[in-house]
Amino acid sequence: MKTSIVIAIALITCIASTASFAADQSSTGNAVKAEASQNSGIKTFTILYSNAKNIAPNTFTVNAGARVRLEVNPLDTATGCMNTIMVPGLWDKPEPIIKGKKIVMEFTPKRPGSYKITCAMGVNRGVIVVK
Ligand SMILES: [Cu+2]
Repeated sequence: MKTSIVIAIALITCIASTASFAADQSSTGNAVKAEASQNSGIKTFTILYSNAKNIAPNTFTVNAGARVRLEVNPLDTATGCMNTIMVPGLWDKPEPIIKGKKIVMEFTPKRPGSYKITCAMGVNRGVIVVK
């Protein structure tokens, strides 16, 4: 009984975060497209995390079969339901977002498609488009 209440509260928090994320996106129109640096065949993206702006940039385009490296630099420690980051289907291990502790997610996408960048509970915070 108690567990289900805790889960319900966590879900509500998640939904609230999504709503504010969506509002941020539309009000500022700032779906920032990422520039990659190409090093030794690995397409590397440098990403900043802050509690105010979530991840920036948050929209990435990559090629199927090509190695990709995401480097997330947390300026803040994320709290609540958004305290982890993952890319379901490409990076399935939720990584904790801790101020000053760089997160590296390196993978080779195999199938074209749109992959959401999320927290461990699946709340959207960006997208990786695989062509
Ligand atoms: Cu969450």
